[in-house]
Amino acid sequence: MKKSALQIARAAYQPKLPKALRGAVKIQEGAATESVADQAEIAKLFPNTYGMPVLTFVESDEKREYPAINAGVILSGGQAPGGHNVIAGLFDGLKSMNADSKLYGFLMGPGGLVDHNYIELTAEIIDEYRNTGGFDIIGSGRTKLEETAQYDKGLEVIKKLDIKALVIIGGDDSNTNACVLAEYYKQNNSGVQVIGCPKTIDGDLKNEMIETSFGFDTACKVYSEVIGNIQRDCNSARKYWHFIKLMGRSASHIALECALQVQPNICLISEEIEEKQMTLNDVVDYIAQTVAARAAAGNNFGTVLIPEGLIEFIPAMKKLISELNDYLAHHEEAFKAIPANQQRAYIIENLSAENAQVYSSLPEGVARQLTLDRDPHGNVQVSLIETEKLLIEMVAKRLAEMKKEGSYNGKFAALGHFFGYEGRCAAPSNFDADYCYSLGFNAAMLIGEGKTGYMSSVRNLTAPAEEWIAGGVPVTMMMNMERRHGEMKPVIQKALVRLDGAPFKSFAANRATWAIETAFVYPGPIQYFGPTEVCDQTTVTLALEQAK
Ligand code: FBP
Repeated sequence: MKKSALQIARAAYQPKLPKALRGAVKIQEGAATESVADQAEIAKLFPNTYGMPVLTFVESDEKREYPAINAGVILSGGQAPGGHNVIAGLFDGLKSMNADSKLYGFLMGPGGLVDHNYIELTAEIIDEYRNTGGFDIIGSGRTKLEETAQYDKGLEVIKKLDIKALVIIGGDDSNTNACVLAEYYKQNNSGVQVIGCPKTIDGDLKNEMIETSFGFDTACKVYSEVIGNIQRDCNSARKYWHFIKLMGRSASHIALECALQVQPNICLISEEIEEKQMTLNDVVDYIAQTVAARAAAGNNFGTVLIPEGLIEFIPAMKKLISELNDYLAHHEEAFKAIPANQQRAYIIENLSAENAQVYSSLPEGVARQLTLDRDPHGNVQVSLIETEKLLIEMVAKRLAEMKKEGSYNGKFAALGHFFGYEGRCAAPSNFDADYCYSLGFNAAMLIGEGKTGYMSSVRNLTAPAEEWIAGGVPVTMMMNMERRHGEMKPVIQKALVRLDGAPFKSFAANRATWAIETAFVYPGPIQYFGPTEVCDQTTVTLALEQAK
């Protein structure tokens, strides 16, 4: 594989580990834990993995002997920068315990386990991928592991390869499934441990014990660089409004983090829109008023950041999507059999009157996008909904009305962008390179301790890496019951933007100024080599959340 000069230099980077993982380790157990909500139901569904203690690794003077362990690893869901380093850390951790340990990678996501597609990950393969972006070492997929037939099929290959532990690197849904799998294998005494790792650029898999999911840092830095470049262009040409949709699924963490980094004129936060019960027209009015205020000062340009999940948080749309989800989950076949040009009418006929009215008011394109296939976890694929275009169209209309009323007298030329895939496979920042390597190495230590149903956890992340705290958090601790595919299911609670949290508060305190003044910041590209204040900063979100 031909490599760039940067890739060659980057391959030699040695990720930093927490002090506790640099030599022999011993484990400290905390008190018994409870799930975040619905304790009785979750305890009943996970009799073997509920209530386990939080674990912390500390340095030890005693070097332990470990048997050789065969482990398997799976990458699940969307790509996130640093996945290769999790695997490298896991590999190095297993080898540090016993040089005869082996690591197998299941190919193209959880489906690889069920279909028995795997490779042995050798030192040569791992070395090719250290500190690189992407998931191409073994590929990823969105197959949902949720049926006992799949677990049993997986067990066949696990037994054949003499695998003692599986590491599943995924987001909230994949880690939920990892926990169900851990419970199943424990219940059946199959002797297979399952450990999860918190992955997702969306930043919505976090709690007290999981300070951030990996990939969020790098992805936000990449988007902020590009938004900064657009802002510089925008401030030079002074003729466009840029409407920029940012990935992140339901949560607005990515949009908020980018706003804190680049200081745009407007950033919509879905969670606030829901809290304030704003309608789509309210959102459009808010943008149009800002455009008009800037125009009055002669500034017919600006930037608007839009979280990709926005549409799901506008109360009327949320109700509509929820009914559509239930309806399509139960009538998928019938819906697909309807000719494309009659699907809109079919949906309108089958929805409740209130939702049918909202649905019929939507532009054709957005209405169609709302009925596209759900992902395997039952989520609307929000990345396919062109909210930026919808908003441009509606704001232009509103401004035309304002012009007639005499409250606006500017020029509105708008361009839409969507940033998501541009950042998911970027070469991990130093933070993600170190964090991911530590998560993988730590997962190996949890395996060495015989643990199952745990998520690899590395905390105290705003301190230098050597002071990071490594250990394990029981996955059941993060769970609650939620409605999925029309049924109540145990799932890891999604972390949405908290309006009482420091990152949102900091944004809210500044946004009025950023709206009117041109206070753009241009962060520039991620730096891998150079002074620590340039290369080793965490996200602003993490810094604000952890500030004592
Ligand atoms: P995960 O939750 O799997 O990490 O997904 C991240 C994500 O990038 C979302 O931000 C986005 O909505 C989705 O994946 C896009 O999915 P796909 O890769 O299937 O197009």
